[in-house]
Amino acid sequence: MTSSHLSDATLRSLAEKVSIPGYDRRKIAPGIVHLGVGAFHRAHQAAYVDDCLAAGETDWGIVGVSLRSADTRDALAPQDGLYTLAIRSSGKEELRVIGSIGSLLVAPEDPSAVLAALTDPRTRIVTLTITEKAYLRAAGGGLDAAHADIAHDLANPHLPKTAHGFLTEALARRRAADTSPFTVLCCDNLPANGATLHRLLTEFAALRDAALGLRGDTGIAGHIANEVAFPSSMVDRIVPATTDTDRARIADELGIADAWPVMTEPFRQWVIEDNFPGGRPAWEKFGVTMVGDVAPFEDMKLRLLNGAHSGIAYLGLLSGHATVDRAFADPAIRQFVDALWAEAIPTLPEDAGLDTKTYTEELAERFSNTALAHRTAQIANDGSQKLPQRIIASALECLEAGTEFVHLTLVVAAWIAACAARGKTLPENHFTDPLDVPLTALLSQELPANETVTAVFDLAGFSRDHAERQTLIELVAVHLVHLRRDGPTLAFAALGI
Ligand code: CS2
Repeated sequence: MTSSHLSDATLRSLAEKVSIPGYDRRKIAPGIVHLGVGAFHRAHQAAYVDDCLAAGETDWGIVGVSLRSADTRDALAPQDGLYTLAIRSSGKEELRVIGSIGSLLVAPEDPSAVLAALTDPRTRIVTLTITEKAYLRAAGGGLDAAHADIAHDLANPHLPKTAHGFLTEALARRRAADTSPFTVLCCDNLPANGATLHRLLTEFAALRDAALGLRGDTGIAGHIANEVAFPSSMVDRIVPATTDTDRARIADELGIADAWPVMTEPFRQWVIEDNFPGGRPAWEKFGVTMVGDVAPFEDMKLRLLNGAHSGIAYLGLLSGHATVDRAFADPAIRQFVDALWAEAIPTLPEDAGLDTKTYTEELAERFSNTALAHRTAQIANDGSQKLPQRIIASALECLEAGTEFVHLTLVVAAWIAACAARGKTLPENHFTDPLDVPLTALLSQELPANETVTAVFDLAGFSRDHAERQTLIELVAVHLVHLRRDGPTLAFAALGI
């Protein structure tokens, strides 16, 4: 047991062992409010901002906000927001203490404090990593206006729960106070993430205006639609969940306790559309790519990295592999992923200068990182929210182009089979999904494969209204028949693997 813990007071004592913030944290002003201060944010954006602060850009400290649980604040507040980032590759670990998060708030405990941070004129950027499901999208892509949390936020505009409620109330207050709006930077794995959030927030604001009896200029929807910037961004860094073994190892290395260190890989990438009317850190000096259009990068990442990740996760789970590196070392899965990439690559724009060969070579190396122990069950969460942009978009584009494909659809079938395996060959809550209640009820009926896939597509809104929907369903069902009969072995054999 170590007697003291990481904090501003103990930081200097670590200087010889690990890299620590080389700047005076008391001189940092908050310029960014981040919603969703989980492990991904702390391994990615907070590390880039730490670099900016170290280079003297002292106006861009981060206020970290959790929209749900108090866990992160409880762990990090006693540590003055400090935590260790462990950058791990097979056989090597580099520790770095990150100092960019100056304070932490928990929205359900104190929504007013969150609104105060969002309306602070020093806040010029609001960033988000709240996960796909927290955007509350309906099957057609617009806002799920029937969601209970949306109803709550419309009825209680001053005490919101959702990101939509907080952002809209804060933007309304800023406008009333003549403070310029902040830029909203979405950092979640959604397609066209900035434009998607812009649409959702405008829809939410229109409902809110209507509920408050406001119209036109008195309402906030027009302001959000026309005067707030929503650049899109592509974020990338693999961040497995921290385990107690990691905590113990880091404490040993530091000689003091860190309640929540974050594990990650050496690779990191951030591509951002350069549209920040209120200013931004000079991110480009620290390896961030600032571009006019992020779409090609975003599609490449979602379809090649995340698409393969979902395939590895579901087929890995069905084949008994607990981590990505072990699943990827399985020759059948490895061959499957190569074939999946070969199907997805032609759906990417040819004229955007993407180097898919180098990209997939790097991905193969990243997926093989044995030091990460990235759990397949972690990636398996929320498949209904992830598969549309990772797999279904590519499959529909192949169908439209008349290109043959057989591997993309196996990922969807494997998701359905893995969901059905919970409580049987997999532990009951091995992974979760927002659709779990209706999905589990549906899968327990064990309907014929075609009916099952049709019902799942209806439930999840996959390829809704698309002309090729029926073809896609049939292609998924063929794989599901194989998976049901004899697991991945037969499904792979049918693909010649
Ligand atoms: C993963 C991602 O959990 C998942 O669904 O595919 O979190 C992935 O690790 C990141 O997007 C990598 O940047």
